[in-house]
Parts: sequence; C-alpha cells; structure tokens
Amino acid sequence: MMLADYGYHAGIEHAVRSVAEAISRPVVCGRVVAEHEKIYTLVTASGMADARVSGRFRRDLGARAEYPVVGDWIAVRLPEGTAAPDGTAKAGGTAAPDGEPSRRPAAPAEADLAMPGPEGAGASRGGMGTIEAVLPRSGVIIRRRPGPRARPQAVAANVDAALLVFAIDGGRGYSPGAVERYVALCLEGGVDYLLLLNKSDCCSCPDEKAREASALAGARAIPVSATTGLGVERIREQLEACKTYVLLGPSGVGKSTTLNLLCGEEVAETADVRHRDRRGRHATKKRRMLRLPEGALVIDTPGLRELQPWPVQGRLSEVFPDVAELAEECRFRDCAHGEEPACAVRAAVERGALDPRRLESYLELRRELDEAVEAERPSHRR
Ligand SMILES: Nc1nc2c(ncn2[C@@H]2O[C@H](COP(=O)(O)OP(=O)(O)OP(=O)(O)O)[C@@H](O)[C@H]2O)c(=O)[nH]1
Ligand SMILES: [Mg+2]
Ligand SMILES: [Zn+2]
Repeated sequence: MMLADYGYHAGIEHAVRSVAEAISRPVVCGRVVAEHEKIYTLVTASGMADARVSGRFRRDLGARAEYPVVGDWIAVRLPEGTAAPDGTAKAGGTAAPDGEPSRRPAAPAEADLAMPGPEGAGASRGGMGTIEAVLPRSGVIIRRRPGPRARPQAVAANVDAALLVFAIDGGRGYSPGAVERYVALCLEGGVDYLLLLNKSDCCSCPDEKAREASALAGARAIPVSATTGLGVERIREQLEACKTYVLLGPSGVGKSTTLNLLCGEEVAETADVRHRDRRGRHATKKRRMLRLPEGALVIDTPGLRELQPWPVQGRLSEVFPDVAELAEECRFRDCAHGEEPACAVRAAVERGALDPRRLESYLELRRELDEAVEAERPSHRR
C-alpha cells in the first residue's frame, strides 16, 4: 500500500519520529479512513489496520489532545508481526494467539475504492493497533459540538477542500445564510471550498441560483445534478489526486449520491428524502474516506443537523468582505455595528448599500464565534 496515495508527505514522517522519541517506543504512521465508536480503521504502509487510542492518549485528553477523526495522520503502534513502514516485515507475520494471522489479508485492489465496509472495524481478530498521538493537522473542519456547553468537535482533518453540497429543489436547507455559515466553517479551518448546488434537475433556474451563491461564496458555485450527471465533469476538473476533500451539508442533499457518481459505482448508501418537507433521513451514519479512481480522496459525512463554525483562524471578515470594508469607516475600531454612533455599516444598510440580511448573518456568526473564543479561555475550560 502506497501511503503517498493517501497524501503522505515528509512533514508527517518528521512528526512521527518526534512522537517515537517522546514516548521511547517504535511507532509508524497511519491515516484514519473510518471511525466506528472507539475503533479507527487506518491505512498504513503495511495495509489496513484497526486501532484504539492508548491509555496515555486518553489521560492526555484533559489537556488539548482530541480524539482522532477521519483524515487524521496518527502515530500508531502496530501489533507484533505487522510489516514495518520501510517494508521490512518481520518474516511471515507471527500468528496471533488464536492462530489467526495478526494482520488482515491484503486489501484487494477494489478495496481502494470502498475501503472500510460497515463491518470494517473489529474484523481484524488478531491485533489491534494502539494510537499514541494525533499528528499536527493542516486544514480541519471544526464545528461547535451540539449541546449547551461551547466545545469544539472536529469533523474531518487534513482536508484540502470541502465540497459544500446544498439541494436547490426548494427544500428549506438551502439559504444564503446557510452558505455563509458553511463558508465560514471552511475559512476558519483553513480549508478551501467549492459549492455544489445539487438537484438542479428539480430547479427551474439553477444558473440564477449559482450566480446568487457565487456572489456569496467567492464565485465557487456549480449547479449539479447527481442523478442526471450534470456538472460532474466540472467537479472532476477541480479534484486533484492525493488531495483530500470532504463532502459537507445537510442530510438528504445528495452527498453520497454525488460520491457514487464520482466513483462510477454504488459505494455509499443513499436514502430518499421525506416527501413532506424534503428532509433527509440520515442515510450515512459514519464518516469514511474513499479513493476515487482518479486518485482524489473524498470523505463522506453524515448530514449535519446543526452547524456552528468554531473559531480557528479568525477569518470571518473574509466571508463578509463587504461588511469588513465598510467597518473601516466606523468611528470606533471595535465597533459592533449595534448602537454605536457613527457606524458606517449601519449607515450603509440605511441608505440601501448593504443588504440587512447580510449584516444580520454576519452579526449572528460573530456572536457565535466570540462565545466560543470566550469558552476557550483557560479560566472557562475544565
Ligand atoms: N432529483 C434529484 N435527487 C437527488 C439528486 N441527488 C441525490 N438525490 C436523491 O436525494 C436523496 C438523498 O441523497 P443522499 O445521497 O442519500 O443524501 P446525503 O446528502 O448523502 O444524505 P445523508 O447521508 O443523510 O446526510 C436520494 O433519494 C437521492 O437519490 C439530484 O441531483 N436530483
Ligand atoms: Mg449520505
Ligand atoms: Zn460599525
């Protein structure tokens, strides 16, 4: 198995070595391709393996570490008899106590496409790897964990670009505000994005919708129909081999259908939306990463019920360059565009130069992100 096919680069090797030195134990690197409760399916230089986090890892969770997510590069101790990362397998692989080889049989070629099946985890009866560390992430999708307390939850890691999927069939999941919210999520995490306006076969004016969405999202919207195939070539043009993409969006918008279309076969389960309100039925239960025939890596995710971006890079003003530009003319540098005198942003709304919806959307996201920043302060953390 070529880890390079999964985006491996020299920086990762370096990070794995520092972990090995820090814990004085041999570790190899792997990439999480699926999560099943507390078990992770990894791709490693010697094939697929299942692993759990180590006791040390769990103890350290109180500090800053987070559980691995799909896309993470991790440092893992593999059970005896598994091939070493340089390919120097310990001859033949020692047998596990129950007589089964401790390594799963090599994945067949098509397993590249549909790597971890639902039965994936736990299938390797022999050995379970031990995850010692999550390596530093670059490009991460982090939302606020649903619930009363402001806590972060990573959705996918080491992502180059998100494929933000919306359905423009008239359901309620698509709105300018939702687009701004998903774009903020991507920019905060340092992730590029592309907007896929799916179900355009059920829309009378898909090009108009794409123009409208492009204006909100830096001209990155494509009308698509995952059932007729419209737009699929334009998506393919954007995907590069060995780069990582994540499909994000509400349930029922067609993320898995789009993935199947890109794969050229049914690799992901899909489900009809409810007739009454066109809402999805949460067909995809778990996140997992697949490799397209052309080599791009795509993570399918369950539809998000709630989406509040989590502050990472402080890039909200890039989602709202119009508001940011006006704000430079406000009298107070830290103007909240509320009751302050001489607020250039509110003045622009009043003279019709800025859509009030846009300002509302900005203020709402600003408030949510500020609340999260506040919750992250050491005095608020437990
Ligand atoms: N008309 C039409 N239907 C589509 C299109 N894309 C997907 N669908 C249908 O929409 C339904 C939901 O599709 P899924 O791919 O399961 O949606 P999902 O986004 O993966 O949903 P979750 O896994 O629940 O998050 C299925 O019945 C699809 O056949 C499209 O472009 N046009
Ligand atoms: Mg799905
Ligand atoms: Zn102002």
